[in-house]
Amino acid sequence: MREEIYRFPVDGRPVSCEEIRRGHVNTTYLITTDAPARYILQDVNTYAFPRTNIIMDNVAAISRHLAAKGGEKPAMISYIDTLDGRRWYDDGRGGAWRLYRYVENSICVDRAECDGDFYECARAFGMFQNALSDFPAQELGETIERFHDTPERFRQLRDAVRENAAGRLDGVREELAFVLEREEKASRLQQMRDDGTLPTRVTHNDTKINNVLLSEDDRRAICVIDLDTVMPGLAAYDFGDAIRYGASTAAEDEKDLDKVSLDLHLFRVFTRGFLEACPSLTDAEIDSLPLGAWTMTVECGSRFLADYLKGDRYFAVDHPEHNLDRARTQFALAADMEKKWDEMRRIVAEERK
Ligand code: GN1
Ligand code: MG
Repeated sequence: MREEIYRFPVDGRPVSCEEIRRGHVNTTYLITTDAPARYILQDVNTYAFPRTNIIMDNVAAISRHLAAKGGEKPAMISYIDTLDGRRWYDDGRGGAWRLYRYVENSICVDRAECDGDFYECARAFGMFQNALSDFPAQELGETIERFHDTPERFRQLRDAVRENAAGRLDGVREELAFVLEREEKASRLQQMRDDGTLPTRVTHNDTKINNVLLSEDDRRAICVIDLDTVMPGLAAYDFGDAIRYGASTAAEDEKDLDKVSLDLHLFRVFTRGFLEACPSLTDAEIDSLPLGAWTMTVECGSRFLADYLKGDRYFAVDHPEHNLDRARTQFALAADMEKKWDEMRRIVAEERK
């Protein structure tokens, strides 16, 4: 048993603990008690998230806001405080632990098994953003500084190149050239945030389909999970990251790049769900959605590439080339989006009604 569970109030006595391998960053356990009750215990990766207090403060602030509004679902999961009333348990060894009740009869999918799954994912993130559209975003802290500041990600990539800590630079010249050529376009979204063309709002920032729980019975969205990156951001980040991951025809680490492309049908399905669920989007925000998809894809590729150069410090990997494989799929997907640019824009125009 993970002893950290005893720091939290649970129903019954913990009887089993099983690691769930899903996210790339935190470590997650499913705890079962003899009540019976089930819980999710998470060890926050403090290398990625040194600012645990900010995460939990943000989560508490938006939970209060959503609870005060009532009614509007699906929203988000809620955490359970420790026995001594804290939002997370500091184990004194640099570990930060938190707990939430397992959502029974829910499923979490890595890929949409039908259009409806992806539509529900869009609705969940669209509703989340919409329900928080009147929350003063500037009151939230940045859980990871400049998380989707793409020009900053390019600077980090250049630092990783300069340091070449893992000695892998010679093997990535082609990928590096691809991404660096795109720096100017990849910086536009951030410019539009800086100059106020796009409003800063509360965003989730990690909108992979596996960060939504679906009901096992009817596959409708129940809530969004993985709230560590909830902070001020752009609507285009959430739309874009969901497309990057969920509207790709291949897995994020597919080795055969011929299999990687943007599924325009899924792009439309997501656009429809997101626009329906988030009527508060401005015209400029809606216009920025295709750029968001492309930018999040290039940015994510640059992060995988930088981490590969650093020796896989940030993302969990299953084999030495894993981050490079991931970077390559992202660049292949971005290249395909460039070919499909006009169609992406047309679909957004058709779906905005
Ligand atoms: C990470 O933890 P997970 O797997 O939900 C990452 C995202 C990346 C994603 C790529 C905090 O998400 O930003 O887009 O991997 N989360 C963090 O799969 O860096
Ligand atoms: Mg996740």
